[in-house]
Amino acid sequence: MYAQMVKSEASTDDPEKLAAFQARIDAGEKIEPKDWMPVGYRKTLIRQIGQHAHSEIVGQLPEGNWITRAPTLERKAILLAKVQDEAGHGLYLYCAAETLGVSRDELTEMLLDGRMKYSSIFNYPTLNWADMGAVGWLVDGAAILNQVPLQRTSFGPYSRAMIRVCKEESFHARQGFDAIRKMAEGTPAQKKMAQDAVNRLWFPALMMFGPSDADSVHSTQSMAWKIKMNTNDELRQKFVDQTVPQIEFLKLDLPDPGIKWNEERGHYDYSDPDWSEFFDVIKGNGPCNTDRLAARNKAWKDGQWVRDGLLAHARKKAARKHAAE
Ligand code: BYC
Repeated sequence: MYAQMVKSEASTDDPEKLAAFQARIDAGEKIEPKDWMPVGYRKTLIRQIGQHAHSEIVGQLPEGNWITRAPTLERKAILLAKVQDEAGHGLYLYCAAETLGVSRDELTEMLLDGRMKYSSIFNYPTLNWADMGAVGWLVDGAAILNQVPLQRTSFGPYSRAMIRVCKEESFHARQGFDAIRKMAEGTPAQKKMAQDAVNRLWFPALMMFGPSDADSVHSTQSMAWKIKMNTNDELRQKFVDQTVPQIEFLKLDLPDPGIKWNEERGHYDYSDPDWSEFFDVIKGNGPCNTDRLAARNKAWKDGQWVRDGLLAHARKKAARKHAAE
């Protein structure tokens, strides 16, 4: 259906319509699902919103793994609420993508057979409780920096979904910082765990913003269409500038010897992540890619009877209504 839809619309991309569309974007208007839009705009949104939705759903796995091992009842309740929020984010985003003419089933199938990506960060393992703090603080912290500008993105349903998502992400980042602070101020062994978590997750967190601007394939067009509001490097720099003082506040060592305040630029300098590792991870070769996709495949297969049951119920209801008419 998605492929057919894109094909059937290809002929409508005439220059006049394109110019009028761009003028609406430039004037800051929101584009709504029934409005005319270029084929590329629709495809880019389906790709980005779909990948964003998949990231929220796959993102439950590394944290869900720690719900039964949380150190206190309070931490367990907080983590449970956070993981449930991520499921909700996935659902708002799938709904936003569905308004573009692609079904949730199609999106899921594209994730499961490797045609669609999800955020690279979730292909790294969470090894101990300090990782739960570091994920909330660094990963959700990075997600917020990316998502706050997306509240102003040009596609109405995406921008509206982002408003609620951002409110919840703020709680996620704060609970993460609180958990890592407790570890950093704890026993020497706890402090060591906090340091180890920051050291391991720092570069994967930087990679969340995507490749450097020079290697970003989609940024120029996506920014012209206001699907993206900032470049990858702009947001990465913002993350570094925001996070370094927090690491110092926690009295932890900086995870990168290249971090240094640059008076002239008014920003912190930092080392690039290993981009060959990033490209390898998004190709499917990260430490946890196989496990994550196996878990999603199992959930999809195990849920088949629920989908079948719901469909049979809907069909029966429709048949009864038809017979009564
Ligand atoms: N991981 O041209 P570029 C979260 C791909 S999680 C994997 O710069 P674009 C959360 C990119 O797709 C955060 N792939 O791409 C959940 C493209 O490949 P394709 C999720 C990546 O799209 C639970 C290629 O690299 N947030 O919120 O302009 C718990 C070239 O890149 C990544 C979003 O998805 C990556 N990190 O920019 C806690 C936000 N980076 O598709 C937190 C919305 C790049 O051509 N998305 N690629 O095969 C975006 O803002 C943009 O899509 C990105 C990438 C900045 C991520």
